Amino acid sequence: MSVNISTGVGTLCFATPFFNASGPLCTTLLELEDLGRSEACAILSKSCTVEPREGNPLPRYADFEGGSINSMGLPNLGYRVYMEMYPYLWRYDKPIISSVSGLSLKDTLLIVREMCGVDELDAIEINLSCPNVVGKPQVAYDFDQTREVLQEVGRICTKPWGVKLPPYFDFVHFEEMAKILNESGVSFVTCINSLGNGLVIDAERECVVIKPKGGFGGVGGRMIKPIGLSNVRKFRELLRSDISIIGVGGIVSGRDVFEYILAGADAVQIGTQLQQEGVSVFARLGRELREVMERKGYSSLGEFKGKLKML
Ligand code: YRO
Repeated sequence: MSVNISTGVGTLCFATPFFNASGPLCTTLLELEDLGRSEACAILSKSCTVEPREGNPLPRYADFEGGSINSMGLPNLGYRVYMEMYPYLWRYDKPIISSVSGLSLKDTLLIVREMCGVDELDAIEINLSCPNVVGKPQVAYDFDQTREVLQEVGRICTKPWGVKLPPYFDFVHFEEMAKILNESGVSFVTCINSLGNGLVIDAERECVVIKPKGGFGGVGGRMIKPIGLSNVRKFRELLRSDISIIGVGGIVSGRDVFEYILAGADAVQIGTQLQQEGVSVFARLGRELREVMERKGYSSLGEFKGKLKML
């Protein structure tokens, strides 16, 4: 039986539903080329700022039984370098997406304006987990800031664009955010970023496991899958049907990908598992997802996308 796992996000066509999350193995040209040669359906570059950043002191990433914790501090080469890389990455014949994370609204708008001039770039993902104003929460946890950022980006962005969201835990927050998104020009929403400010402790050494921020950091990996699934599901219920949803959080197997698509995801991104396994993860997920679909008698993703059953 032939199984078709192609999909689309906005106007972009993807050969498979999985690609990298912004963060792991997508900062240097070498890493982005590895993603190009892999079975990832798109190439997404690490969130960029105006100026290059070294990021936080090491160790700034650690694995634990439930997943990973990080406080990378936005290490990246600066947006100008990524702009120059996209024409080289074009040879891999898959959509190229730029994650943008200006440290202020002004910076974000500057980067978006410049990126829109790069023909080889297909879409922009705005990382709303950035601290735009000191003393205020990250943009995505401040609905007034979010409304302003989306309005301003919408005014100037000439390419398909979307936002990367942190997890929400309260239905009123989902409703507020969905209203803002439905009134904006986003063509996709990516949820979720890591769970903010977790703490992993090594009991033997009686010590934190990462150096920055007293050991606090964003939590990813298997333990966050139920939160990722709930966020995809809730936004699928609340967002306009022409806004695509990219799911991310705790995907390890083809079965996890299947669950995200059932919840309503059009595509998924792989973070912690990509960091741990390397780019061969995408070929494995392809085999496993096809296996699940064959067993269930599905021949395309549309046959079960969003069709989660209630009890
Ligand atoms: O530390 C990071 O570079 C980082 N890690 C994540 O898990 N998610 C992110 O969005 C980022 C970049 C943004 C920020 C956390 C540094 C503000």
